[in-house]
Amino acid sequence: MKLSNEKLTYAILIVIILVGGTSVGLLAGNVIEHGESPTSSTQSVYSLTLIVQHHIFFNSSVGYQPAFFVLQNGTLENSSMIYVPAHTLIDLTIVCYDNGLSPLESAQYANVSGTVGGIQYVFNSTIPVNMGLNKTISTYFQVVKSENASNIAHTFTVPQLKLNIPLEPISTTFAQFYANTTGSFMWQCFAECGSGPYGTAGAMATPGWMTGTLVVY
Ligand SMILES: [Cu+2]
Repeated sequence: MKLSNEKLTYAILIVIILVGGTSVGLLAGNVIEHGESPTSSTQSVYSLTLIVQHHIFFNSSVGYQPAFFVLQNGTLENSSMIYVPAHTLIDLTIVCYDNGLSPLESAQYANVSGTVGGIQYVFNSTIPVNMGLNKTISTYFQVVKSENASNIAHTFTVPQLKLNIPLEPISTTFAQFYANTTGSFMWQCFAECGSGPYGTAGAMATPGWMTGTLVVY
């Protein structure tokens, strides 16, 4: 059978849609932002969702401080110990509800590092309602290799893994990474969001708030 040009076009379109499957929505977003797709695969993926909340009572002398939490089964868990499997693609989503800015301890922490492609996806200036971020949603996002150092609320940083995720105020950030070494590694925020004259006390010096241990098992 000989297909007309029009029919052939439709046939090709249908094949593209069938092959493209669920990534079509994301590709639509990428076209807008000239981005790259997150690694899509059939391999096992581990999802880690962190929530940054602010204005949490710390103690009577310091007052209120921001903190990281681990979202697990719909519950906010203490972030002093965060567990991820080794040699596994980690889908990391961080929802930052903190609207405040904090100065970085060093400009290097504005750069994304240690992630797949050296990038992160930022859904900014939106109310971060995308809990359990659905990667097929076609919504507005930016592909980011570094943030503006003056527009950062916190960072999620694991120096020994060279992982650095700078977080904008009121944002949802998605990145993928592998932890290929088992062991316990310090995680730390490197934006001076704590108490004291340099903002490095209080939450910044307290496990479960702005620092803790990443356990790679
Ligand atoms: Cu912080």
